[in-house]
Amino acid sequence: MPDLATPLTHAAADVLRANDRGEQTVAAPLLYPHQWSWDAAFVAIGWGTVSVPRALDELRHLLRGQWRTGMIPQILFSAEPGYFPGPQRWRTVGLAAAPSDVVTSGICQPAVHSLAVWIIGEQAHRNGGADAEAFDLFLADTFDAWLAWHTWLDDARGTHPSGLIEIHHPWESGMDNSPRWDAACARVRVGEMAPYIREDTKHVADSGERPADADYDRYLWLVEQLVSVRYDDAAAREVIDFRVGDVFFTAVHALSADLLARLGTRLGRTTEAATLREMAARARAAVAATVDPGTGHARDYDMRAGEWLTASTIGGFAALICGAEPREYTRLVADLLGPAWCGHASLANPLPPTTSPDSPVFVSRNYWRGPQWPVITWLFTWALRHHGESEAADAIAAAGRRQLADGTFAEYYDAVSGAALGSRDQSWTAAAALAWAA
Ligand code: 2M8
Repeated sequence: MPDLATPLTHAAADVLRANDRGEQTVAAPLLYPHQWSWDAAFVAIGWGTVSVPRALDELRHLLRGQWRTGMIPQILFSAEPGYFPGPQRWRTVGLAAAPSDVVTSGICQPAVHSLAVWIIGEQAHRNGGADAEAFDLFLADTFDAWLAWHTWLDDARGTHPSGLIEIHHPWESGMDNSPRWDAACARVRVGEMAPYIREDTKHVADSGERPADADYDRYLWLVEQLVSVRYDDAAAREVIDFRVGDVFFTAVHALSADLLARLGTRLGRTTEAATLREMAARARAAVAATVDPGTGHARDYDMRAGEWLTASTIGGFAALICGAEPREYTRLVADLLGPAWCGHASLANPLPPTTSPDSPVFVSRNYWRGPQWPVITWLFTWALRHHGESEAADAIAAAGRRQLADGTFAEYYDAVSGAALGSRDQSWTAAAALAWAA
C-alpha cells in the first residue's frame, strides 16, 4: 500500500520546497527557473498531498498569467536568470491580449489543469475540514477561468475539420523534439533572425540529452513568425510554418474538459457543464478518428502539408488518456504493456518509452526521442485507473516508483541504461513520486 511517509516521499516534498518561490514552483532549479504551465498542474497535484492550500496557490499563480483570450501561457517568467528564450525574444509585453502584471511567453501547453483541480479536490475532500472548504472556495472562484481556457482551445485551436486541437509550435505539445514532429519540422524554412545563445546546454551534462541546434533554430523562427502576427490565432494559422493537429493534446483536453464538466455540475453550472461535455466528446471523437488501421495507434496530422504524421511514439496511445470504446481500449493497454513498448527486451525498466525502441528514430538518451519521463508515466497510470484498467495501472506505477528510488528526481531516464538524465530535482518528477503515494 503506498504511503506518504517514506524516505522517497519526504525527499520528493523537499524537492518541491527547495523549488518553491512563494506562490510558484520553478519547474527545475537552473534549467527551468520559471513557472511552466503543465508543470504547474502536475506540481500542484504533488503539493496537494503535502498541503492543499499550497497546491491551490500554485494554480492561482498560474492563472495570473492567463491571457484575455483564455489561453494559459506556457511560461510565467520569474526574475531568475539563466533561461533562453526569455521575455525579450517573446515580445508579449504590451500586447492587448497579454496580462499586464506578469510577463509570459506567447504559446500554450497541454491542458492538464482541470485534471489537477479534480485530483486536488478529491484530496481536499478526503482531508475534510479547512482543506475541503478552501477547495470549494477555490473552485467557485476559478471555474470560469478553466472554462475560458478550454473554450479558447475549442474556439481558437479547434477549428480544423479534423476536430484536433492544433498547435503552432513543438513547445506547445510539451514533447518538444519528439519524432512526432520531425516531418512537420523539416518543412519549417528558417528565415533571418537575431543571433542567440542557448542556455539549456550549459545546465546538462551532455548536450546529446537535449534538442539539436537545428531544432532550436526552428523553435526560435516559429516564435518570430508568431511575434509577426502579435500572437493572433487566426493570423497565425495563415503565416505559421508549423501547424499540426496534436492528438495527445486533444486527448488531454478531452479528459480535462470532462472532469471540469463534473465539477461544474457540482457548482450548479449545468449549461457550462453540458458545453464542456460536448467539447470533450468532440475531442474524443477526433482522437478516435486519427487511428491508423494498420497499427491501431492514434496519429498527429500536419495541417500545412495535409499529411498524417506516423512516427511510432507515445502519442499513439493518446486514446488511453481520453478513453475509447472498451475493446479498443483493452487492445491498446495490451499493446502498451507488450514487446514493442513497456515490455521491450532492451528496456532497463518496464515503463513507457517516449518512442518505441523498435523505431529507427529511437534514441534512448535524447530528451523526447526515447527516454522515459516519470511525469508521463504517472499520467498514464492515472488515466488507466480512471478508465478501469487498475491492474495495468498498478503494474506500471510499481515500476515507476522503483525507477524513482534513485532519489535524483531526474527530468527523464535513459530507457536502455536506466541512467538519470536532464535536470535533477525536477519539480514534476517529485510531484509524480508524491502523487503515486497518495
Ligand atoms: C521542456 O520544454 C522547455 C520549453 O517549454 C525547454 O526545453 O526549454 C519540456 O519538457 C516541456 O514539456 C516542459 O514543460 C518544460 C519545463 O519542464 O521543459
